[in-house]
Amino acid sequence: MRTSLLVPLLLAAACGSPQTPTPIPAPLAGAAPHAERPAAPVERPVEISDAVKIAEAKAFLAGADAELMKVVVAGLEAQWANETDLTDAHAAAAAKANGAASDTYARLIKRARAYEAIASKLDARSKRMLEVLIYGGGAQPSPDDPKQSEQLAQLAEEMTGVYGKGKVCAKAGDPKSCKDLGQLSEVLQRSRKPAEILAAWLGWHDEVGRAERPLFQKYIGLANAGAKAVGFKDVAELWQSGYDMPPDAFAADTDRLWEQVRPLYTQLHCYARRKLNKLYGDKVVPRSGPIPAQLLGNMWAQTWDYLYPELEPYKGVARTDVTPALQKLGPKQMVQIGEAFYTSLGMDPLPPTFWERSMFEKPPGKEVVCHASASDVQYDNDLRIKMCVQKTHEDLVVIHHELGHDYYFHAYYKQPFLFQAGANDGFHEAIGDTVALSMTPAYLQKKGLLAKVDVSEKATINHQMRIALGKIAFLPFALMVDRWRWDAFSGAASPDQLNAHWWELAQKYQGIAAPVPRTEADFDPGSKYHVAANISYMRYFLADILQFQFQRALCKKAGFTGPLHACSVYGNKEAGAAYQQMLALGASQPWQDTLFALTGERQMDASAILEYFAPLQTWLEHENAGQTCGW
Ligand code: X8Z
Ligand code: ZN
Repeated sequence: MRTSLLVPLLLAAACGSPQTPTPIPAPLAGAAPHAERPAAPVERPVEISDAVKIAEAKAFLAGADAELMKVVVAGLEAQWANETDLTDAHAAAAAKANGAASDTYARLIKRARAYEAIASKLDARSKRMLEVLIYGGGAQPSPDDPKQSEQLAQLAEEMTGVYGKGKVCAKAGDPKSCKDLGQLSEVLQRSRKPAEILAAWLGWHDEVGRAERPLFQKYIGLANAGAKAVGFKDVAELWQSGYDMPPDAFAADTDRLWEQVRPLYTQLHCYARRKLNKLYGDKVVPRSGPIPAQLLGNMWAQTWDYLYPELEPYKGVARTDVTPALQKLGPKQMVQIGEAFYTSLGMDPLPPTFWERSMFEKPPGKEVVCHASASDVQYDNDLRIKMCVQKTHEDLVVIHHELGHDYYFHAYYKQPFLFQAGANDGFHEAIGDTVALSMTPAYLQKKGLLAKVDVSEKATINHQMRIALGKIAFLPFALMVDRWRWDAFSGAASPDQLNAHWWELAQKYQGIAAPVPRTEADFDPGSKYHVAANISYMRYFLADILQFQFQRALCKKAGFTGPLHACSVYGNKEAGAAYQQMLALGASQPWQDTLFALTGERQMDASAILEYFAPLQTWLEHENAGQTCGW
């Protein structure tokens, strides 16, 4: 999952889509979003000079496609070596290779700009390649000044390294007293002692977040210089341009989606706050206002799954968490369960190289980036995942998520390099999550992971609660991370207010508050991997919405007529074929067209996620009746 042109490009490549999708910005004539696309212009004879330019543009695009693939693959190879063995030499090599890729992107985007004026005269495929190259949005282009470009590449690598190696030590100089992110996260997941939880939260945020601040602040200026060099106002505009619509329309679309789901989130927040208040008392969790961020069972309060035991609606109903059954399996067997789902849809088995080259566990004696990722390192069916798998239900879901990236890579690896990306980056993140939605209790029982399935209404509500603590709790977090970054890059948040702004947005969207007063010596966004690794985050917000649209469409193809939450497309070849068709398109056409082909819809739309959680929403509204919800 990670990276950027510099680093960002590659980062994106490894986690999901290399560079993103398709933008459609002002300069590309006739490239308005599908719905608004004007009628085809009246044919007129092509002038000689146009014909020469068109031929030149096509030759340029073919050359650019091949050149980019080469430098991006070199970057991914160096990055893979580094992230699976963090050493100074590997970091320097990755910075160099990613820097070269960023330089190449910058040079080629500048050249591509020269063909924008004739874009409408190009054949559809060439025009699309031009759009993807310029507005792909996933790449971090280098600034014009070579010194700055080198600095940018090094900074990006340093930020990932600081994050990957981050540890919190009780006694300085005593490695045995140190805890890494996984161990600190476990405290937040399992402990219900406020002091212990606070210490783990503060440890990570103070140690790693603060260390990232000076790096990130420098990064803002340099990354913006790169974005400007290729014709964007700043990185915010560059990122917002990757969605086949004007950047401000995209930003407005994310607001629209949030407004659709906000009432359901507010109900969940209301219920969680009341339960936590009962558990911890008024002094720790007040009955009104925001919830303290450290108490939600996750370092960033992004998903609340680990609070399930406290938030379980009905006691005495069979659990649907398969963690106990996973204890007798190894990580590889968990990955095989994931692969078996995809092959049940008619997809290919993973190639032998997947099993040879992937990393499923932290290798002893090495520092690695444990944050899960997937990549096609050589853009040639060289599928891999990198994870430090824990034997938990949550990690079984993450495995399906990562394999979704790999099956996307696999479906489109014969496309030109520029089209080897998700329809938009939200699609890439949604593929595996959609598959995981089919891990219904009935499916899990079929796989021997659950002993019995309870089909009562109570069991349905319990199961929905567990899924909602992942999917619904996540929505405002996924939205606020890039709201914050857009503001940080555009200057809407002043450099001396970056941390304050983070908490303003956390309160506004998530209804959570910092556990203790924070200052500008802190840098809490830097405690999150994707900020340190410069991977855009709006993709996950989009994916959280899109996966339910995909699932609704697949279930329809499978002929399923029950409630959406009960549908599993396991074993269904019709659904699998439709899914594969979508994957094979990659970024070769605007995502609106690709979405339409699968779902008959042209907009990202939260009606499917709301349909899925309708039983829980009704239940929550009843539970919360008479309460003052909100914060
Ligand atoms: O980073 C990831 C994946 C790899 S693309 C494990 N995710 C986000 C996160 O962990 O913050 C998946 C959901 C959100
Ligand atoms: Zn992902």
